[in-house]
Amino acid sequence: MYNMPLALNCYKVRQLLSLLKVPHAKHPVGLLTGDHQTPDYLALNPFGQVPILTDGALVLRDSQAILIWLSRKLGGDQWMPTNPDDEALINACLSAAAFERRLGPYEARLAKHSLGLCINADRGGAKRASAGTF
Ligand SMILES: N[C@@H](CCC(=O)N[C@@H](CS)C(=O)NCC(=O)O)C(=O)O
Repeated sequence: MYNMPLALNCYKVRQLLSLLKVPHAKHPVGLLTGDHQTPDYLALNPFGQVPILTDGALVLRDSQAILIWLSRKLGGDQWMPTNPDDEALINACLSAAAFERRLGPYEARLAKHSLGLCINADRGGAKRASAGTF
């Protein structure tokens, strides 16, 4: 797992890896030192973000995708139900964690501690747009 300890999206993945007792290696990614902007890292994730989880040739680069994949693969129906009603509730929780909760308490904490880990106002949309082709 490509990890930054203070990053919310990495925390979510670390929690589930731990709950499911999945052995894994952590590769530290220094967001404040630009590790995530190197050509090698951008080849893995064109968005230049953590977390990334790899499993053989599989490269997963979104915390929600990773949580669903881990749950489906290792957690069975208990963690990722196949019943559409229950699945929708899980997806709503994941979506809220990615948007409303992140924009609320999490961003407030980052702003308070002056950590620009998940917000980079200077970067603008061009780079994101160019990375959005996959
Ligand atoms: N949709 C992605 C978002 C990942 C994300 O925002 N990661 C932040 C850390 S929490 C990051 O890598 N920020 C560095 C940057 O965007 O430059 C996910 O859920 O994994």
